[in-house]
Amino acid sequence: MQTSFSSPLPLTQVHITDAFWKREMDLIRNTVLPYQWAALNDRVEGAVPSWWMHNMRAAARVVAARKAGKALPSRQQVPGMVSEGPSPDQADPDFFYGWVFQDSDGYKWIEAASCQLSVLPDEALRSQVQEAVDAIRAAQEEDGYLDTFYTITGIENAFTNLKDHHELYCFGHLAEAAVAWWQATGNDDLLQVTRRFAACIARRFGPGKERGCPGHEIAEMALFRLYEATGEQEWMDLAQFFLDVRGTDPSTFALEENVRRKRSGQPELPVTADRYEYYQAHLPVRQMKEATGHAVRQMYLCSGMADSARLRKDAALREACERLWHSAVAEKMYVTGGVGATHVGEAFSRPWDLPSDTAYSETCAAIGLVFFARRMLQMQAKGEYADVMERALYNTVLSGMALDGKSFFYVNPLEVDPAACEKDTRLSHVKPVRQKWFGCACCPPNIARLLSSLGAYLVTCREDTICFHLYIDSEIEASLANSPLRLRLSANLLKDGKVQLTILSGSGEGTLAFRIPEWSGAWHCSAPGKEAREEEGYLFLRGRWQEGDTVSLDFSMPVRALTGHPLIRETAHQVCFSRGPLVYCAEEKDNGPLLHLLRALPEAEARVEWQEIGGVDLPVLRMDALRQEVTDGALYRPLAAPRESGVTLRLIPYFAWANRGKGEMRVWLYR
Ligand code: FUB
Ligand code: ZN
Repeated sequence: MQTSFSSPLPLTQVHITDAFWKREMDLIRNTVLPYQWAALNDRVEGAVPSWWMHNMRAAARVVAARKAGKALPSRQQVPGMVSEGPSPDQADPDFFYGWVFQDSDGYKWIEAASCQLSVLPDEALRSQVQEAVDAIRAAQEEDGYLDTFYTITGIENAFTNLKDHHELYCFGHLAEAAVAWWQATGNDDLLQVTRRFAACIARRFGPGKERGCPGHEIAEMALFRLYEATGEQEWMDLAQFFLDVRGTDPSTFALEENVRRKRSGQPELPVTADRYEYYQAHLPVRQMKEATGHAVRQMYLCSGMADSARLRKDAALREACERLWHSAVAEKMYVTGGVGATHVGEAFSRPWDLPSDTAYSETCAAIGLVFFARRMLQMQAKGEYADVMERALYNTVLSGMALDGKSFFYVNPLEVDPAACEKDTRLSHVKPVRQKWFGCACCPPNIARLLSSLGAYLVTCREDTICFHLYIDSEIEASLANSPLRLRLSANLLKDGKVQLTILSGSGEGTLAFRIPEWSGAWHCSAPGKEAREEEGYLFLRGRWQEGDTVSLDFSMPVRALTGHPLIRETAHQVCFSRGPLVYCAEEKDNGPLLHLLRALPEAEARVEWQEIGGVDLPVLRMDALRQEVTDGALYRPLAAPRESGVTLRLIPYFAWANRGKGEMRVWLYR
């Protein structure tokens, strides 16, 4: 087992210049962040209110009153799990509105904004973040506790429902935001808030104290991040405590539920952990084998487990990560890199159950898969991890946001018929057009924070090795065995698979490792004078590197006709097309309605052309295909060869669907 692990570079050292990705990042900065700031302040007309600033201000009034020994403002009588509430101008200023985890939306936004600020100063954005941070500081209780839901609806209930009430989830997002804000600006105000909340949590939970763990994971990976950023051991210990308590008997979720049940005279539950599979709390983490339950939670747990395995060199935990990885990506992942097939609980289904039309495939779950993959890559440069990371990123993550950055998908289906979505309640979770905002708005700011931190996913480094995972045009400052190097990574994967690495300045002895993408056919590398070795999907080039050295890689990028594993019922006798990292789909706009009548001819030659979609030039595919004619007659009829006519099949990148109005869409086509 590899003993030294790699780390991503700070965002300040990866300058993304890629034609496609720079546009996405600029879009986040110029459109998405201002839009989301307006949403967090309930200023987007026609959008579901966020209540973020509202709740912070309401909580701040409670905290101020408590400190001053004054009467508390009126509170919501019954704390509801969800309350979209009235329109913001008719809201009671002292009530809590929205989901219990509403605080996290603003924390994600702060993280995204901070990542942007770390690469480009922007006074207006900085002062908005400062306004958000000040609002958070004012909402923090004197003992460090911070969660507007409980501050407003009854602080006496804090930490009594870790299973469903997300305080530790909100804490995790707060910690992620605080580290990003501090790293971007040197301002530690939010970090201080986080330390105080973390200390409040650690006073209550830990070895020899109360047992407990998050119902929705993220605190684990956030605490490891806090530890890595500050070197403060107590946060690593707290993260590890949460991981170790998880799935052990007696179940802390059952125990806390029994307290509530006892109070209301209900019979108590058995306290064994095995019933908490949905929360990934059914087994001790080192024994886990299958990705189960709520998909975002599972991915965030895996990310925390991988952090722990790396930082604490825990072999058993690493093996569990590998088993969960296999289960999630080799048996339960869509071709688009989406995970979590069923809308029932936004969850993983059984292996091979990957329906296209009822798919859930939440944007956040694909983001979680990207987090998990990067962490696995830090332990081992293995092509499969980066392939999946790229698949999720270029397809489901991107699909989560419109090309103009103004609307979002939460659910990312692989087949859509708008008429069915509107009339069939089994499809009520599937939206044929992106939404401006959501009552549960977890995905939009999550996309913003991932894309704003894209630089952390391209490269990881350890002492004498720099590994290139994603080929995204950029300038990179790294070091090889302590010698600084400035590197130019030239690539344009939307166009072709040509990649070039040039040493712009510096010199050093060591290894540069390049991923050999799973999608490439034949490939060729030119790296004069370097010793080459291929292992686990990476090409390792060792030698002395100096200014002017280049590595040229040419990955052929054929259009590939893909089929699903025979055990996936949904993809039987169907084909989908991909090229490079992109999975393609057919839209009604280009192919007419009734896409199920199209018959793809997998052997037909595919032409790559460029088409403007939503203001962006994108590579599209054209190929000959057949379309069955609709003939009148009986619902069922004697089998006969269908009447078919030749058509040109027009496919666009999956992520770009639903940018030209409402219509049918299909990834998998009959063949
Ligand atoms: O529960 C918090 C977030 O809201 C989850 O991550 C999403 O799946 C959505 O349920
Ligand atoms: Zn989400």
